[in-house]
Amino acid sequence: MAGEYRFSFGPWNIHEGGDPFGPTVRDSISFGEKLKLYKKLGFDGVQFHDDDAVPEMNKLGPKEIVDKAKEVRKMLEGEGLTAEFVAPRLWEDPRTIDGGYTANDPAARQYAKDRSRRAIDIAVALDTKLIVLWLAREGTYIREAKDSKVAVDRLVEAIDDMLGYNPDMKIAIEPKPNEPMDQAYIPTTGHALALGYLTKDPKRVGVNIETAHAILAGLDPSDEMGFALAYEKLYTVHLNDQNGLKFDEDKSFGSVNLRRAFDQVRLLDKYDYGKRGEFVGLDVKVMRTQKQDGATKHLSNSRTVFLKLVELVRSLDEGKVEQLIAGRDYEELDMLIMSHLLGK
Ligand code: 3MF
Ligand code: MG
Repeated sequence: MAGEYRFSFGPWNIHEGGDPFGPTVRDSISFGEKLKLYKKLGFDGVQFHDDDAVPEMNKLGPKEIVDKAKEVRKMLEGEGLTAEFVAPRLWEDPRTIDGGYTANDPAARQYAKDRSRRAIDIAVALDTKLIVLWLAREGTYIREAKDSKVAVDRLVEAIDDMLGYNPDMKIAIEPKPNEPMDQAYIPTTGHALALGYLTKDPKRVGVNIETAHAILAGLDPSDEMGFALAYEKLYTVHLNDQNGLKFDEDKSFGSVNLRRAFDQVRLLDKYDYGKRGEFVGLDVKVMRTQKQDGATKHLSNSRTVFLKLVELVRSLDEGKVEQLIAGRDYEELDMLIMSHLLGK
């Protein structure tokens, strides 16, 4: 079963534990050392921010960026790893304080478009055809700061620029309702897919659904995934977990609500997720309290939980489920699922 699914995570998922209220608590691990951990932990795919692959890329010209990215591709090949996607990091530069694509300053918008083209160059060099857009600062703290209709026009313009720049690239928008902004313009799967249909090539615009982001929007992650699957738009996932409406916690998959994780796995497995080349992507953070040595357990544990849930999903008595649905006995169905999760 492990061989049926390929798993991925980003190098940011192994981190030093700094948070907005306190300093780092663990030593840094270099990118090269992180790459060596992937296979050991059971992972085949690497998710990238553009500058995870090419640090300080704003100081380099387009050709130098591509050359550096090609070196990273060699490193990946050396470890037997594949790049899953590249995401332009548009939320740290001083020019994107007011947003990238939706900034009020035209120079800032141009920077965001140029940087996105460089991210596409990196994706080509790393041999992936997937760009992820987490629209971190494309929103407002106060509604009057931007025009929400114009913001959507600008997002379309920016995505069109990327689609035009490379006709092979697909774009997975990663919706999130808030954080860092008070209100994001693309908070849900429905918004992301609708945005895709305003672009010049909707066939190449889909979503990356993150469990925690759906929960933060008050939605059920498996239902969001079902919505995207109905449109054949679930390009990738960021599985994790979230304990209610608070900061984005990126907890280990299934660690808060095992049944909610079961429902996600059940849907993905039922609709052959992964068979079209998709990775089971994680976006998980280890607890700040974790010591240096065990600071990758959140990754291997999330993967293990996913695989155990695949087993559980496949051993569910689907005949019984259908029978209970036909009889509209959802109380008994509820008990069937709970008993199954309890192992009896
Ligand atoms: C933010 C996120 C990010 C994105 C990543 C890729 C740190 O809430 O989930 O992970 O997934 O930047 O775009
Ligand atoms: Mg994410």
